Amino acid sequence: MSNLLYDALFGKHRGESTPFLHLIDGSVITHAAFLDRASQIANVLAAAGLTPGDRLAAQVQKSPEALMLYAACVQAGVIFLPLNVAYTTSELSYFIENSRAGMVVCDDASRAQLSPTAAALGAVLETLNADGSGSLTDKSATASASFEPVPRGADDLAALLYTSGTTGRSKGAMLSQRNLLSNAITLADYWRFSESDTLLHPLPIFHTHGLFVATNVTLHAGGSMIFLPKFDLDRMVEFFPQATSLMGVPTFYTRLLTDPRFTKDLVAHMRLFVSGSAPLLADTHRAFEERTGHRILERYGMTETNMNTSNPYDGDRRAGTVGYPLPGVELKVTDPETGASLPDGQVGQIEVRGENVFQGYWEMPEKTAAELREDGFFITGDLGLVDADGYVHIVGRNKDLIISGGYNIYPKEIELVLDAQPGVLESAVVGVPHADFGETVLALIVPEEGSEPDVDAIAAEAAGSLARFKHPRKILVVDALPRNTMGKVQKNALRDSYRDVFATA
Ligand code: MCA
Ligand code: AMP
Repeated sequence: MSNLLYDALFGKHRGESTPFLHLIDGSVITHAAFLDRASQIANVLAAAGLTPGDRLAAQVQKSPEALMLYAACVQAGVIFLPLNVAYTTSELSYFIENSRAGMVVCDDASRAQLSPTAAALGAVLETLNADGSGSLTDKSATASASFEPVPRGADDLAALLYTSGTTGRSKGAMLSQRNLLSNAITLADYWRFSESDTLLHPLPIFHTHGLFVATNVTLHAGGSMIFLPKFDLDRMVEFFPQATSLMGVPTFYTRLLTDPRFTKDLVAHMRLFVSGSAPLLADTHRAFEERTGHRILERYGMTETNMNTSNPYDGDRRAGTVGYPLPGVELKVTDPETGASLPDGQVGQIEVRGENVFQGYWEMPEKTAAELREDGFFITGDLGLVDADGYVHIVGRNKDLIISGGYNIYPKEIELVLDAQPGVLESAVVGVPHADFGETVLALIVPEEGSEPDVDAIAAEAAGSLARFKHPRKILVVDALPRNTMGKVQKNALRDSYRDVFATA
């Protein structure tokens, strides 16, 4: 048996002297060099006792070595669990414990804080820093550059990506080799990626967008990536002339439009701009076309499903829509109460089925059963419709979720922290419009009778346990929260009342 994902994405490039990663210092890592170094890391994983199906949790800065670690896991049959670099130690401990990771990789600065968690699980702790140094690199430097890929089939898990839940507990989405590979093949073809493509890559590599969509598509097509450490306008302007394509979240596009250096001439060499992870405003779509002559191609996906829909490459890329279901993806709009399919034009919950749809939530059968139907349809929690021309429109969410700059934030997680603070009777967290991040976090707290909560102290407390991107950008004290007759807090009413709080932000 072969290793399906490794062979299709990585193995086929073995020995190729063509560029894979262009780095900001001007150096290039070829496919051959990348794979040799990944194999050295795979040898370190195996020597540490990791066996196929074990989990490796990595909270590491974006670097070529971090991507090699992903390749090494695929090659060794180890389930890769990438984690947002913004997560605090208390957030991380949950993921490491819940997945029972066999190895934890973090940077040297986090080592001391994560040691107890790793030790309690018997997990091996290695380090990998932003500059590529660390114990993992030291050990791999002397390891063999040959490693026989561990046999893995279509249904074997390749990755475990945690997505927060409406109850405040994160769920590990189990992604199989087939899930990842089928989507990479579909997207590379749909978006016409080839070995002549150079993808400008400023996305983080701990989420589906930067890790699977960007990297797997490029690998499948045999192209290369300009690997930026993060989104940075100066770097974007510097590297656009060498790139052919970009994948980004809407914040990338609104930020680019604020920069006078971002001109039609600068992107004359580009063939494709893709947007996703959050809604792209129709205004941004139009302003972008006016500035560059390019129509951004918007697509729609989820951690649990990879990509579901996309605007067409050749046809009309319609602003405010996410295009058609991708080949191999079935999409229907259903009544949230009954689950019955709704006719085109009617708003309901979006459900999808296909080889892209995940295998369920890690050790959470009830949550899996609640969202993944027995017939294979996954209930996305997004509300939308299919128009007369077959284009899918996302009009809202049936889940309490904020998307800030492409990062998902579940209000419940923040409310649990706020509710526990002295003088707080209850709280409600909502997403409100924000010019840069699309949406941002607003917290409303109701004081206990007779007390005056210390808002600064509460903000500091939240800052200690939650990643920076989840911090409320404003905390307001209110007398009461609006409730419906069932006693449920009316978040829509709050979003309406406070929609202009960051109007000038
Ligand atoms: C950084 N900060 C944020 C965010 N990012 N706060 C809220 N929301 C964010 N997204 C904090 C920083 O820590 C900093 O805090 C302050 O905000 C401003 O920093 P800034 O330098 O402007 O931030 P940045 O480093 O430029 O980051 C903004 C960003 C970044 C470039 C938009 O968040 C980003 O790369 N987002 C992409 C997320 C992504 O890849 N999503 C895909 C998920 P302070 O003020 O304290 O310094 S996968 C997915 O959703 C599905 C599958 C899909 O469809 O793709
Ligand atoms: P995540 O759980 O991080 O994978 O985020 C998935 C969610 O992002 C989806 O359920 C949607 O709510 C949202 N999303 C992704 N792409 C788009 C898009 N193009 N337009 C609107 N929402 C999107």
